[in-house]
Amino acid sequence: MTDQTSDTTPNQPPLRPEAEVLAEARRRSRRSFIGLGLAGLAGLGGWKWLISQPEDEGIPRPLRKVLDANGRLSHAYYKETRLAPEFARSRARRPRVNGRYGLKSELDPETWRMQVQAYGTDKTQEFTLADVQALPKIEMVTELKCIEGWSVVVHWAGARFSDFLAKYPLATRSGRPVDPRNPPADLAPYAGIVTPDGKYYVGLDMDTVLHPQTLLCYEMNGKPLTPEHGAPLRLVTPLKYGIKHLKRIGTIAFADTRPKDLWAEMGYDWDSGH
Ligand SMILES: Nc1nc2c(c(=O)[nH]1)N[C@H]1C(S)=C(S)[C@@H](COP(=O)(O)O)O[C@H]1N2
Ligand SMILES: [Mo]
Repeated sequence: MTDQTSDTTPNQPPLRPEAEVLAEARRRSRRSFIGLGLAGLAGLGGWKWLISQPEDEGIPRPLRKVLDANGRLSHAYYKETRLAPEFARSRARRPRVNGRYGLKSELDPETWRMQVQAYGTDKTQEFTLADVQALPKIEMVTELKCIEGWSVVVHWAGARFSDFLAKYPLATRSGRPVDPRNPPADLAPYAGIVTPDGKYYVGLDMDTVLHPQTLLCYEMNGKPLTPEHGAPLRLVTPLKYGIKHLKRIGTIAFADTRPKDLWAEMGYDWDSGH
């Protein structure tokens, strides 16, 4: 694409309230899990066997197991604890430059700073690229999927957002650091990320922020990011569509409600997971 227009021209079906769509998707997936479980049991010996089994919380134990597995699966899915698939490095390609919102002005990497607003305060802390690079370097080869319908396997490197928040405790009201396996109760529910000029912005829920594959990314395919791919620092979060992979991070702020999100304002699903 040549400029920022191609993402704005899809034929979108009429929008329904997001909560309604989500609730329906959940109902549907739960029903099909239960259906599969019953079909499997019928194959194993049928309903008679099933109802002769000891009960667990009021229903036959084998069925309870299916329901529990179903619950675990859908919980895992909705809590975003699943991992995006990873690929061999040999499959990595350079993605097209897609979207230049917020990238129009010159940027001097020497004077660039990432500004992070501590949750619940108006205090902002500044970080250099070296601060981010001092965190453990994570490399991963994942698929960048654009809502336009293309996807490219990319080799990314950067720091985990969660490692950043474990070292710099900015996402809790108490100022405690964040252990992503045991997130504190006073953790902010959302983070908003904005380019330095304020022209591109995304909102992320905290499960996405703390996901092990969500990176503050500074390298693409073994080289420092180029300006058009988001130098010096961009977001990579492979369970979400490309629209959430904000290039050229300027500020991060934590919030109680969904932060503004450019593509959600234009009619896309706020979560934009796939
Ligand atoms: N600042 C900024 N970040 C952005 C965009 C943009 O327009 N501006 N476009 C997004 C979209 S729609 C996609 S698909 C990816 C593409 O990343 P790439 O240009 O590195 O391939 O960047 C995302 N991040
Ligand atoms: Mo995109």
